Amino acid sequence: MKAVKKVTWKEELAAKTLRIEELIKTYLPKEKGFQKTIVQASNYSVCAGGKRLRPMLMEETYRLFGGDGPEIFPFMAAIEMIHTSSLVHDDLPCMDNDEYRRGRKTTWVEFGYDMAVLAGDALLTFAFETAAGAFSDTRHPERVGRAIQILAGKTGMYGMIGGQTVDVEMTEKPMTEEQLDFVYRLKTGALLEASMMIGAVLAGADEESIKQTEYAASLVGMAFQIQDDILDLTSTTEILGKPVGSDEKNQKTTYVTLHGLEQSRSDVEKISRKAIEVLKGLPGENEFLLQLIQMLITREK
Ligand code: GRG
Repeated sequence: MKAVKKVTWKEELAAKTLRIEELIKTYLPKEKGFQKTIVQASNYSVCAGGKRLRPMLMEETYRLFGGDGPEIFPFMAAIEMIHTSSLVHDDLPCMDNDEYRRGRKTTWVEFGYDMAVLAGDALLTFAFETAAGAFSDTRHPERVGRAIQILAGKTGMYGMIGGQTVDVEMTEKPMTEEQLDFVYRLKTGALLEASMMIGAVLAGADEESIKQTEYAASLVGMAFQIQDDILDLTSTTEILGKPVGSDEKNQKTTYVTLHGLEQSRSDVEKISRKAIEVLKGLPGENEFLLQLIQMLITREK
């Protein structure tokens, strides 16, 4: 009998990332028409790569609750479009003024400031057009409607954009623990909450499970952003695909400036462990999802 080679966790992660990559491409707009430049700028940003963590968390949460329909796919593409639109705007000269992202020139450097603003706007809007496509391929239109509401709420002024507002206002100013917590929960946490909640909602999870999923995702968001701060200080441009030392350059208060490196590292571990514990308490099992969250503690980019 032939020995069956066991697939490692890293190989499984790589295969899933590639599959998501291919899926997202099928939802991208066609580069034609008089407005072609904006489509090219949008596609340039989305196709630059990235870990595809948000669509992956969404799909894995959907599977955890037994979801098996096609309505998850447009939402997976939509969340990555929204995330990418936020990166495009975050890199602009009026925000972090960064020239590299995901291993290539940022959208504003490649296409100009004006086109990068429009590309961010276009991607954000196209994400909702894409997500709404799920209505035509689902047995649960009411779940799709609720998922769109979550997507909008977690992106907007009470979500990611609200967090970014305080982040920008407080640049070059000291932030209190409470303000920093607000910024991290919204700027970074809200989209991760949307990702996992949408997975749960589309799969038909009960209300208590949706609430617990939101809580677990908020912990993931916090751990993820603290790790992002740590990497900004300790990693290299080659590994991250974006400049290191960006927070210091922009004189930003971060978790690391408030708590130091050692405490930050141990808090990432503690918060991620708590997220895993909450997820383990939910009905259903998904070992890959737990490993994915575990990976955030040791991630290098
Ligand atoms: C246009 C929708 C829109 C929003 C503008 C600029 C802005 C408001 C929000 C910025 C939010 C932001 C960039 C938060 C940081 C979150 C974060 C840690 C991003 C890095 O995510 P990774 O590591 O990146 O998943 P990859 O490249 O792997 O996808």
